[in-house]
Amino acid sequence: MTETPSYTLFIGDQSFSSWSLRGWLMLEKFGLPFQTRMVGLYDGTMAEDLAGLAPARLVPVLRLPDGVVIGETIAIAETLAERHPEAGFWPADPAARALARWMVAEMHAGFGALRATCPMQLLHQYEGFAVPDAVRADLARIETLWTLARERHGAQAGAGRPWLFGAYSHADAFFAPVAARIAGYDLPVGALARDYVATTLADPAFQAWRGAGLEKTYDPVPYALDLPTRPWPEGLAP
Ligand SMILES: N[C@@H](CCC(=O)N[C@@H](CS)C(=O)NCC(=O)O)C(=O)O
Repeated sequence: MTETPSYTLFIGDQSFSSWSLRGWLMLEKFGLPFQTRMVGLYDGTMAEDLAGLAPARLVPVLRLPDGVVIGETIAIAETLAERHPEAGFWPADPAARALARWMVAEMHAGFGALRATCPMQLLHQYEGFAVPDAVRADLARIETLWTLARERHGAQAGAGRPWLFGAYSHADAFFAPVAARIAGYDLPVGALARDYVATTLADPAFQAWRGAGLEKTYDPVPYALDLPTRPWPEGLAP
């Protein structure tokens, strides 16, 4: 029997590794054959676990069926789109595709205040998180981009296509950890963003990723804040 050639994705802990989530969603949402390998992001074995994947030093890392190794999610995204042009990783419409690429690039390079102040955690929702101005500014920019994508392109796709550009695309994989941060820290956003966060949280692939993360417990919990918590939300309160 011949085995289906499979991708191998090296990831960090599901509850905390936002970049790993992006890489995993790209493969999972588009139905590509792959296996995952855990890297000891918090267990002190990261360098050793990545030793055979030079020059990779962060997760995720993708190994192609032919053995080629790729780091950086944006490079992984483009490589997958090039290898599977029929899969629809990017929107088909050129204007939508250009905006999707822009948003993915801006996500990959930006939103430093949100990323530094609110590390992704999928355990619970913090109550009473004091939102710094710089994080509010990042959220405002994110809402501008999400609104543009939805109103210009996503909404045209019709019912049952709630993603940024209608059908699921790389843009949604890149913004999933942003939606998770908005949920995890109960960050203030408007109605369109709340709906989009709810769409992400309800996605079976996202839920499977989160469920896998919950199988591991932590003491101490990485990035824990001294704040009360509520259970992880299904969506965001209006
Ligand atoms: N720009 C990289 C970022 C990857 C990244 O920072 N990954 C984190 C985990 S979410 C990591 O490997 N951290 C380990 C470290 O900084 O030593 C990408 O797009 O993949």
